[in-house]
Order: sequence, then structure tokens, then C-alpha cells
Amino acid sequence: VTISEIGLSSIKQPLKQPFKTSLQRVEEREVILVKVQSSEGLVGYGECVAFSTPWYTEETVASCRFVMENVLIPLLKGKVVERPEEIHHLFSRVKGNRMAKAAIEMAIWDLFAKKKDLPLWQMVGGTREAIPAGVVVAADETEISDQVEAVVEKGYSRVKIKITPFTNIELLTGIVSRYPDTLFFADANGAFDEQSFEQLKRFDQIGLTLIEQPFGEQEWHLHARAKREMKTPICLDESITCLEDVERVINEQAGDIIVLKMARLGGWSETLRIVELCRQHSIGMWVGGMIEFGVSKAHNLALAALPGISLPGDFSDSDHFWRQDIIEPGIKVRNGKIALSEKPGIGYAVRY
Ligand code: OSB
Ligand code: MG
Repeated sequence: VTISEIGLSSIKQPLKQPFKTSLQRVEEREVILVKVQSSEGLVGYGECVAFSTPWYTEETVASCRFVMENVLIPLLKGKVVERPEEIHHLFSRVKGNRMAKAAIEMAIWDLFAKKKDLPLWQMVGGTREAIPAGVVVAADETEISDQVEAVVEKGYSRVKIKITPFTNIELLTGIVSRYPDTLFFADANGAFDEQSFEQLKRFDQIGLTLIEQPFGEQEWHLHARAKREMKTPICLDESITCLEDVERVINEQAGDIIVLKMARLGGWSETLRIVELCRQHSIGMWVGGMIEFGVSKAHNLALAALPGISLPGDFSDSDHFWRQDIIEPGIKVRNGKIALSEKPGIGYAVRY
């Protein structure tokens, strides 16, 4: 295809309810929608999911817009692309800025799937027809019990809860034991350190499916120690930014499971290499969320269709976070699952 145009639009919406973590309280979300057009009139979409400030990753909405407008888009304008894999190589001359790269790369992969008239999940080798849903409860301690009850009633069979060294263990134990058919993930977003290692161990008796990113992103030794000393599987999220990080997990036995976030990994190419490596080394995988809109979720759903993605990801219904999503129809959770679209590309119409 010949890339004829790349447009960026800003999407901003308040969340239905605040997303509260130890790192940040998110009440409003801004993302950049990427629309790539080819000279034959095909259109592909990506979504840049960096946050407004660098509280979760280094990149921001403003840094991504700058890099996309001034560096990445000029590399692509008028370019003839034979295969979507070329984009990763083309962008490799630009340092870092993976979230900016991912957004454009993902739009081009969508465009190629549309050119081949295939759903994106089929183009990348997906074999699943429906994706198990999963939701995140990021609320104050006083609200958690009610919110978990509400999401279980809505049919979610995987619930992720945010934890810190100060989490009320009795409360959490009570919640987990109340719903024996529900998988509970606990995400610390790096809130523990060497001093609070013993506090982390208290979470080992609860029956959690996994503990996500207990320590800081560079704390490979502490994660390896947690894997040795605890029976609950240790999962890495923020620590995983590229293939080399996954090699490190394997070599240093620093975790059992990783979270795939295509935005943080720089897009489809790098993510698919990581999926292959994890399959070879029996590292568990699931697809993480970024409080994003439907374009990013649709790419993530396609990723979750791949064999080897062993656990349910952060896949909630469009109306969990949003009054109106940017895709139509929105993502619908039915009986705890999301059906994959049979339409070409990401499989959803975009309202922009
Ligand atoms: O740590 O997984 C995380 C959202 C924003 C930033 C970091 C994280 C999250 C989530 C996923 O927990 C929320 C979702 O989109 O479902
Ligand atoms: Mg996480």
C-alpha cells in the first residue's frame, strides 16, 4: 500500500467513576486517535494510550503527539509499504517512544488486514472465537466489596484488584472466598519494596490467581525472590517494555507470567516476537488494559485470540468506563465473554 495520509485527533472523556490507584487517580482520559489512509482509499486505526502526565510510563499525550507529528509521520508520508512488519524496522532508527510508535504501527496493521479482507485476529494467527472478559476494580477500600459484587453480577469471572502494603488483608480474603468461581488478580503497581516484603507474603494465603508487579520495574532480584518464596504466581507488567526484558525474566527466573501491553511494547511486531518467546519458555501471558477506548481494545482483543494467551485480560464492556465509546457497536460482554468480530481489520466502525 501507499500511505497517503495520517491524521491525529484528540479524544477526551470523563470516566464514569474515578480510577483510583496508589500511583494516580484518573478522572478524565485523553488519547490520540490515529487514522491512516492509503492511496486506494483504505483506512486503518490506532489509538495512542499514553496518559496526560508520566505517572505510569515516561511518555505523555504531548510527547507522543510531538514525536508522531514531527518524526514518525514524516517517515511514512507517501511511502510504499509491502508488509506491515516493515514499520517496526522503519521506526527502529527512532529511539524509545514506543507508545507513539505503537499507535501508528497498529493503524497500519489494521489497514493491511482490511486490504487482505481478513479480521485482524485471523491475520495475526488467532484461533479463539470469544475472549474471556476481565475487569479492574480500582476504588477505595470502603467501595471494593460493593463494586466486586456488582461486576460479578454482570458476569465477569476475572476481577483485578489494586493492592498496596496497607491493603486490608481480612477484607480481601473475605471477598476472594465469597466468589469461589471468580479468578482474582492483585495488582500492586510496584507499591512494595524490600522493607515491605513480609507484607507481600501475607497475600500468599488468599487464593489469588497471581500478583502483578509487586515491586518497581527494575527490581528483578526482588521479583525473583518473591517467585522463590511464594506459591502465588508472580506476574510482571511495568517491567516488560521489550523482548530483552522478557529474556531477563526467563534468565533470572524473575516471574511466571507477563502482561502484554502493545502500547508499551511498541506495537504488533515486538509483541508477536514476545508471544513466541513466552510460548517456548512456558511463561504465562495475558493482555493488559490502559483505561483505553475501543480502538485500542479492539487491537488488544485480536492479540488475545492468539494461542498461548493463557489468562483472561483487562477486557471490560465499553460502558464500564465510557458513556459513549469511539467504536460502534461498542465492546459487549455477554456471559463473561466478548465475541470477536468477523469484519475485516479491527472489526469495528470508528466514529471519526
Ligand atoms: O497497571 O494494569 C495496570 C490502567 C492504567 C494504567 C495501568 C494499569 C491499568 C489497569 C487496567 O489496571 C485497566 C483497564 O483498562 O481495564
Ligand atoms: Mg498492572
